[in-house]
This record gives sequence, structure tokens and C-alpha cells, in this order.
Amino acid sequence: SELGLGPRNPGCFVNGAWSGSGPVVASLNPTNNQASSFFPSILKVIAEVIEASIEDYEEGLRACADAAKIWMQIPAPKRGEIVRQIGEALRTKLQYLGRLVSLEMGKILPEGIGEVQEIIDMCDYAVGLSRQLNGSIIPSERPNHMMLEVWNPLGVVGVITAFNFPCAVLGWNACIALVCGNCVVWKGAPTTPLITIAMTEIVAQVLEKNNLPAAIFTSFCGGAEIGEAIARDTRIPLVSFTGSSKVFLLLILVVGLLVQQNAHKRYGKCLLELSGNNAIIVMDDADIQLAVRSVLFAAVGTAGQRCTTCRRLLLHESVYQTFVEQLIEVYKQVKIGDPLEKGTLLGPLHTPTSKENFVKGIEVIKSQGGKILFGGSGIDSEGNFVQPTIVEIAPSAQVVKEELFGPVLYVMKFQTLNEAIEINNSVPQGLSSSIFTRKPEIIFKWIGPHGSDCGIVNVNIPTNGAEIGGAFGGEKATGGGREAGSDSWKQYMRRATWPHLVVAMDFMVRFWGMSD
Ligand code: UN1
Repeated sequence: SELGLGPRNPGCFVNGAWSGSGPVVASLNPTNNQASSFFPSILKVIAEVIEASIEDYEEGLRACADAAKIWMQIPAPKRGEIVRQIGEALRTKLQYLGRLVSLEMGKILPEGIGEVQEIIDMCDYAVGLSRQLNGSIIPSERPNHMMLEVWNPLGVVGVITAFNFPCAVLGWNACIALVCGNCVVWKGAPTTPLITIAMTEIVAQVLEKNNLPAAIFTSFCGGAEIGEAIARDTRIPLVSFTGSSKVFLLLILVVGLLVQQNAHKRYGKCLLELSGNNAIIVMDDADIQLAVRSVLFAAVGTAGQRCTTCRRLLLHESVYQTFVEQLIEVYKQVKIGDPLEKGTLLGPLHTPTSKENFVKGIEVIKSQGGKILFGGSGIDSEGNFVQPTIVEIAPSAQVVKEELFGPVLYVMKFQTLNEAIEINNSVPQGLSSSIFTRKPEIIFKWIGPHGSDCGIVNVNIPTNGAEIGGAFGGEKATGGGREAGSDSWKQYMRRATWPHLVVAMDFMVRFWGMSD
């Protein structure tokens, strides 16, 4: 109730009003697969959400495209001020939102709160950025000419996010898109609709307080039909898509490729963040304790449901035995349970299907020669709990090339750095990677042209936990997009190159009395 949610919630925010004429879905708690019990006093009340129909979508897009004309006229630092207020509003609700993320998504509470903090940080980042959307002046080869490069808003940006980061990924995209002068159309994951609604309501209140059109931020709860409509819509020049958690790579690619093909068919742009298959390499000189702790966080954190989760552990043959032994010791201490309970390190997987896929995946692993060193089973309970799992397997096994979205870690042995880098780069995906070593020459090779082929190339830290200040994203089947920091903002704007005669500029300056 603190977040304005009720037993039955319309899931479309269209032109300033909550509505919805699509199917009704229930939000389930991954810990027990019961409807999220927001109302302890009236237990069994189901928190339901009415999803968007295509008619809702049409109405929303019309209003959003109209609002774009107004929003892009507002000076960028003023847009930044609105985003600052959104950040402030989120701050006051941090604990509630964090708990809601834990409850509906299933990640442990510190991660739920951390994720909301991440969108707050993105607001701060975007506020600063709103005064730095700088263009440039380029020397012209023609006499008395110069060239200006100016960045203009695109209009409307579509943001499609996944269940695993139901609000941080919105932040990477929406905070930047908004200060860049774009309206946002957001579709959250079908299984985290309450978060979509709660976040939207907070943004809506800020827009209302500032007398701005509510349609600047339009959101829909819904599934593939709405996602496809966004991808096909010529009113949306850029679609940012984060792949949902289908178990095997092939399926993730199918969804990602569909979005890309649909957007490209109409010459729209895409920002894709599809999947990772991230490796940690441990060299013979590594700080083993540090590496063990990092691997635990990277492989078991968020129950292995981050795109940046460490899925492959490459150990130098000289440290293999001790490392595996120490890792098994820390895995034994992992407390599995309700993500909202203090001390829990491993919560449930998001849905019963995720658990089924884990169990099926283990069978595939075994059939391809994988040897289970730890875990390897689903846990009998009403929730979607599984054991954190360590598997010894050859890097050439087909299953190693795929992203099994759960806490499964493949361990492999190598002899030389070159061999380790080759294994690191041998999968279709290219999101994150990390090496543990103290040797500068190894570090420089790792980050250079013959090193990791990933978008995120870490040294002595886990593969996950990327900071917002850097550009987040990866190469190859990961999709090539970059979100959040660095110069990612340029993707949310259109570059206008403006070659002109300097005399014309002189004339303007004199005309406006700006020069003597
Ligand atoms: C994702 O899993 O899609 O680097 C994003 C991390 C987080 C983001 C993960 N900051 O682990």
C-alpha cells in the first residue's frame, strides 16, 4: 500500500491514467509460488494485474508521441531537474521498493535494495549529464567554413526490460533517454508487473507535480505482443531490449533477433543486451582467497540470474585442486531460503519454469560428460529453490556454450594464459570476463587486442557488479549495445552535422548584437 498497489491493478499508464483491457495476470512470490501477499490482514487476496491490450498500446503511443514534441523543447538542464526529482522520490521509497523487488523477483533483500539504489544513482548521473550533452566544432576544408555537430533528441525511446533487474535496467535507459529529451515507453517483464506499476507511479507523480504531460513516461505491463508492437512501431526510433530469461542461448537469441529484425525492417535503431557466458580466469599467482570470494558472489549471487553471472571458472592447473576444495567449502556455507530473511544468500529462482530448466539442464550437463562436484538438484519445496552447483566439464562440451540461467558453475583446467584466453573467447556471447593475477604483463595482455573479447574486462574483481559510470554491454551474441555510463547517451540522440559558412555566423552574431 505504501507504493500505491492494490489487490487488482490496472497495468497500463496511458496519458496520465491507469487502465488496462488485456488479460489479468497474478503476481507470484517465487519463494512459495503463492500470490504475493501484500495484504496480510486479508490473506489469500491475490495481487493481480490487468495487462495491456493492443488498443491500450495504441492509445498510449499516440499520447506519448504528442508529449515528445513538448518534452524535447524543454532545455536539457531543466529535464535534468525533473530526473533529479524522480531520484529524490525513489530515495524516499528505497526500502519499500527494495522489498518489492525481493518479493516479486526473488533476489535477496540487499540485492533488491541495491538495485533500487542503482536507479537512484542513474538519476544522479543523468542530472549531471543533462548539462554535458555537448556537441563539437570541426574544422572545415572549405575556406570560411566550419562544421558544427549538434545532438538532438530522437523523440520516443522504447525500453523493454527483463525480470532479473526489473528496475535498474529501466534506470540505465530511461534516465539517460529522458535527459536527452526523449519520452519513454516502457514494457517491464510479464512476471514483475507490480514493480513496473510502482516505478511508473513514482515517475508519474513527479511529472504531475511539475505540470508536465504524463505521457512523457508511458508504461505497459504485458508480454510478447506489446514487445513486438514496440519493435515494429515507426514512432519509436530506438528500442532498447534486455533479453528475458529463456534458458538456452538459442531462445534468448530468437527473442533478441526478433526485436532487432522488426526494428531494422523499419530502419529503427536497437540497443541489445541479450546474454552472457562470463568466465573468471585464475592464474597461478592469484590471490586465491580473494578469487574464491569473488567467484562465490559472481556465480551464486542473484541465484545465477544475472547476465553478468560467472558461468565458467578457468583454473590454472597448479591451483586447480586447492581452489576447487576451498570453493566447495564456501558453497557448503551458503544459506538458502526466503530472500527477505536476514542471512539468506541464495533465494529461489524466479519461476517454476526456471527451476524445471535447471533440473533439465543438469541432465544435459551429465549426458555431455559433466561431473557434479557440488549440488546438482532442485530442492523439494513449494518455492523455486535449487542447489548452488559446481560442475567439472571440458570447455568443448556443447552445454558450456549456452547460458543456463541459474547457479551452475562450470570448472575447467588450463595450462597457459593463451589457452585460458582462447577458452574465454570460445563462446558465442561476449558480455563480461575477469582475470585474477598480480602480474602487470598479464593484465595488459588481457585488456588488449589479444585479450578478452568481452565488453566488460575485469581484473581481480567478479564478473558481475558493474558500475553505472562505465558503458554496460557486450559483443557478439550479447548484442553489441552499451547502456548507462560513458558516452552511451549518444545512442539516445541523433547527431546533426551542420557545415556552414563562417560569414553567415558573423552575420547572426552582429544581427543579435552579440558582438561589437
Ligand atoms: C544484468 O544481469 O542484466 O553487473 C545486469 C551487474 C549488474 C547488472 C547486471 N550491475 O551485475
